[in-house]
This record gives sequence, C-alpha cells and structure tokens, in this order.
Amino acid sequence: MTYGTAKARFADWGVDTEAAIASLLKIPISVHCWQGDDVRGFEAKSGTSGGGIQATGNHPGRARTPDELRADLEFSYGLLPGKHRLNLHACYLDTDESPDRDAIEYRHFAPWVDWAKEQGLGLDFNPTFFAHAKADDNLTLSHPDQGIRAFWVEHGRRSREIAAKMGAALGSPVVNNIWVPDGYKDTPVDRMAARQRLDASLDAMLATPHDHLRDAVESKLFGIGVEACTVGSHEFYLGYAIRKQILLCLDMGHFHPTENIADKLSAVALSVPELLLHVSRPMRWDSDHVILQNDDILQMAQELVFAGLLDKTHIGLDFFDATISRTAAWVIGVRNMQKALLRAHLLPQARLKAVEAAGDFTARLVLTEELRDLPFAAVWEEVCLRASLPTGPALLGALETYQRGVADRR
Ligand code: RNT
Ligand code: ZN
Repeated sequence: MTYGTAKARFADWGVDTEAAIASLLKIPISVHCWQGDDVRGFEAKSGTSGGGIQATGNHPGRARTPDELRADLEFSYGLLPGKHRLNLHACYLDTDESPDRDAIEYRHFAPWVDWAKEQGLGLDFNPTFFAHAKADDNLTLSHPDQGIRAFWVEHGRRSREIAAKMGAALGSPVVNNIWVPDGYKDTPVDRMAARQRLDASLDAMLATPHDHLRDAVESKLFGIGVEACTVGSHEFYLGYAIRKQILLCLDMGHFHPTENIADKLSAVALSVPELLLHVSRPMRWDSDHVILQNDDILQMAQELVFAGLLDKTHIGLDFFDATISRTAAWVIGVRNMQKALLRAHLLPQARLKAVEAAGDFTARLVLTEELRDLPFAAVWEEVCLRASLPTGPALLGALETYQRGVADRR
C-alpha cells in the first residue's frame, strides 16, 4: 500500500498521519550501551559479572574498546529515524587510568561527552553496583559492613556528580539510574535491617542536590542468586521515590510475568514527578530479551500516548543478547519501540475514549480489534523513506554487511 492510500485510510478515522510522524520524531530513546559488549565494560580489572545479570552467547564482533563501541553505536543510530540518547554505565569509562569505583571522576568519561556533543546525542548514566569484588556477595548499599556500604555510597555520589556535569556540558538533563543487585539466595531473617541500610545509604548518596540531573531508582522482583529476597523491591522503591520525589524506573522484566507493566504507568505517575522506563522483554526467569513488537510493547506505547505521559517519561531500553549481532539487536529493539509509539499515535484516541466513557464496551472492543488492521506499516515505511533508511530485506543487508565487517576485524 502506498503512503498516500494509508494516509487516506487513517484520515477516514480522523487520524492525521503527518502529525503522528512529527510526534514520533520528537521522542528520544535512550539506547543502553551495554548491549554492545555483553555488559562487560572497560575497567582494567573487575570481579565476577554477578548480580544476576547474564549475557548468554559469544557471537563474534563484540566491542572491546570505547572506540569500537562508539563505531557500533554510530552505525546503529545511523539506521534509526530521529535523534536519540546514549545510556552509559559507570563501568564504561574511557581512560588510561584505573580508578576503583569509589574514585571515578568526570574526566574518565569526558571522551564520551565530546563524542555525544559531536553526534548530537543526549546522555544518561548509571552507577555500576555489580561486577566488582565488593559486590560478589550480592550486597552493596545494604551490606552489613559499614565500610563496604561507604564504598558504594561514594561510587553512587560520584556517579551523580559526573552525570550532572555531563548534563551541564550537553545542555540536557541526565537521568542517573540506581539499580543494586542486593538480595538473598535463601530466606533472610532480618529483612527490615537490610531495607533500613539501603534506605540510609540512598539518603547519603542523594544528599547533595545537583542541577542537570534526574535521580531514578529501579526495583526488581528477583534475580539468579537472589531468589528469596530482593532488598530493593518494587514496594521499597515506589515508597522511596514518592517520599523523595525522584524518578521511579520501571523495568518491564522486573515483575511477575502475569503483571501488566503498562497498567502501572498511570498509577505511579500520580505520585512521582517523572518516570524512567527500561523497556525489556522477560522470558521465564530471565529479564532481558530483545524487545519485539508484541502486545506488551504496544500497550506500553499506547499508555504513554493516551495517558499523556510522554513529557514525564524517559524511555530507555534494557536488554542484552550475545547470541546475535549486537548492532542488529540495538537497531531492531529501538525500531520496535518507535513502531509501537507510531502505532499509538495513529489510533483515534478521542473516539476510543469517548465510547469507553459512554460505557459502550461493545464498541470499544469492535473498534480496538478493527484498528489492528490499519496500514501502520505503510506509515513506518514513509518515516524511513524520508530519512533514507532501509527497511525489510535492505535493512537485513545493511545489518549483515556491518556485522561481517566487525566479525572479521575483531
Ligand atoms: C538489572 C537491571 C539494570 C541492568 C543495567 C545493566 O536487572 O535491569 O537496569 O540491566 O543496569
Ligand atoms: Zn533495567
């Protein structure tokens, strides 16, 4: 179907495809650096990967240096419509020095900022509370040992400082997201003490306010090795974010598989100033598969648009698959999020809301199901065509050519 025909089909429903395209192109996606190298980072030495975060596979071509990672990112951003962001972890520093986590400074990340400026990208940041000898027992900010807690508080404090400086340098606030692996393999007897320690450590970490910075906290239901109790559970961080009026991060892979994460947006948005999303795809016990155009993602995008939450939600991705081309994973993942957002913008929102408000659930069902048949693909093709970006077999060709290159050279 041509774009012209599709445009007319949507116009029949009162939907303006040009307005939908314009809105889509204004939404930045924060691309997670850690898909590029299987969450390894560039530290001179590190502990076991740990933390229940596991990238499986050994596909050739993993980025081994900051320069390789940047080259892979440039290629990937080059296949995406719109302007986006890069989500960096503290273990991705770019320096000849070997600072421990409690000694990182802005200068260790300055090359990333220069590059982001040159590329017109915003940055986001994360302290790294895993893959370190002091995190090998899956306890960091809630560790019973005061010295270990202090080490991690210092890491988090410095991460916030670095993030704020990045935000100032780029003229765009940086979201600094806190996720800790803390938890217990077997049933603890003093959950309260652990949560009080996490609470106090976070307070110490977040004590100094910074401009150009947004603090976020991310919960998790369980992880490999922390099956019995996660100290930073959803209830813990929901309460903490509300008390401190900071951002709550919802990772779609961090809840029970029958929970609908899209449903949570409007509920928590009433109580926290802004939200961070880690768009991800859970499967059985694992939380981080490449996102598909499945119902979970479509519902998430629809909620963001219909609930008017795009202005207060930072959309980040979080998955890592080392069994496929890492650049392809990025491109497909971001494009799927964008396609979902485009589809949400192409729905006759006012009409759907009106039938629901009138209590006509029959009409709501008929309309939502009929709307699935609209020619969304023709509008996406148009978005890509206007940006001279390949789709279909041509996209596969571009991804394969690049992958062959990195596999040969690395
Ligand atoms: C881990 C969390 C966290 C990490 C990244 C690397 O379960 O989802 O967001 O994936 O910080
Ligand atoms: Zn996450």
